[in-house]
Amino acid sequence: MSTRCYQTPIRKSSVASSTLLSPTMASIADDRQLHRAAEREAAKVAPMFDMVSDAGGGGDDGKSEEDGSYCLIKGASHLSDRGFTRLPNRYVLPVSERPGDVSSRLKLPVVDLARLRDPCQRAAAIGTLDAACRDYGFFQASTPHRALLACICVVNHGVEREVIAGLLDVARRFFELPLPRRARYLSADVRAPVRYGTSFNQAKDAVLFWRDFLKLASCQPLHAAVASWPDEPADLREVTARYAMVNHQLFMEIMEAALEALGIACCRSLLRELKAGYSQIMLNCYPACPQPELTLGLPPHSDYCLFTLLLQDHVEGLQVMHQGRWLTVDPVPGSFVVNVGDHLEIYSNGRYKSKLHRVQVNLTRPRISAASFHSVPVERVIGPAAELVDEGNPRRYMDTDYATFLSFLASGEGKNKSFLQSRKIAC
Ligand SMILES: O=C(O)CCC(=O)C(=O)O
Repeated sequence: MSTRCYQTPIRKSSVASSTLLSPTMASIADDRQLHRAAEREAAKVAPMFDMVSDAGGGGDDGKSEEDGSYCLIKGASHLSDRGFTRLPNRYVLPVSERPGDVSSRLKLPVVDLARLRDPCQRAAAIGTLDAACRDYGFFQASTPHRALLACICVVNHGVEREVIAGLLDVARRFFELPLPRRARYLSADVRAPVRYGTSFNQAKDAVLFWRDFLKLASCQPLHAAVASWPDEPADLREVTARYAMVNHQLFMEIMEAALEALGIACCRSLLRELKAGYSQIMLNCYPACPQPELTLGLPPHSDYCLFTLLLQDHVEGLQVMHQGRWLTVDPVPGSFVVNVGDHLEIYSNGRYKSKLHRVQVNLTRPRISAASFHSVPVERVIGPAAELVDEGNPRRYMDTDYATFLSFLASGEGKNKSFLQSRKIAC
């Protein structure tokens, strides 16, 4: 996996070309337009973020009134920075939805990409992937340093290591920017390709979740998407674009293996479509939380995609529902956690299961993660693969598309596996 193409100019349009590293006047003009649009958007949603008041109050006794209510919707980082020692009421979950005591841990099955790339070991590695997708819906793409190394030793593995560590670092620096600079990208619109926000779906959540996020659509061609990403920290676009490329290549490789495991003979056309498919990077920040036992960073949900590739720092927090119990995933720094999304459950006609997962927060350690969601192009309808439907195994899901999902999400649903449930055909 080479990053070399980022050193060569990328055509922006037939009249103006630019590199990601040195924008031309044309891209600067584009940026100004985008900034103006972002500012207009921020102005529209600012009242929602600034003025929402928490009827129950909930700040520290020693803090000002503003701290207790007025700034609640400014997000978790803002509250954490202000040193609250009690959780504002708007974040307090009903008892039945609180994290509870999750002491059991989960060591995810490991899919070793080096074995996947070795013709002598590929079949066995595909067997492991198949079993992991059926039983867990989650697996660990093993030792990505080693895995990526196997690919990039020809190129420059030092750069690739930098790419992975660099993404978590630039994400951390983005969330450390003063709020007004992050707020340029505020949007309550789930369809916005670039969106800074808080909670799960802050426009609809009755109880807020202890997470801030930056969503970046990273569809191909990447350079078109990158121009709309935040321009600070100054290296965010470059670092994230490099990461997005490597990540997408890794997804393609895992997807090809999954199609092989599913026995999809004619997968070439789907793989071609996926090359230009929909991708989105979600940078998540879960600040230290004054009362983590009362809230969650993210509620139980499944992902709307084929596969999610998750990069997390060394702080644990991800929990997976397995055999009716929540289990905490041991973070393996630098590795990818891969999980089956709703699209793959539908496409595999239920053979692979998208898994419920959630995020628990903690008292002392902020956590950063980057989830990359990959799927078919947005306009493409997805349904069960013909090869996986027969008399003995009838079609279990209706076709669906991205627009339907977004409408569902905008309406306020989307937690648990509610969207997937809505696509199920009663057998
Ligand atoms: O932060 C994590 O570990 C999980 C993130 C996630 O589930 C999401 O962004 O949908």
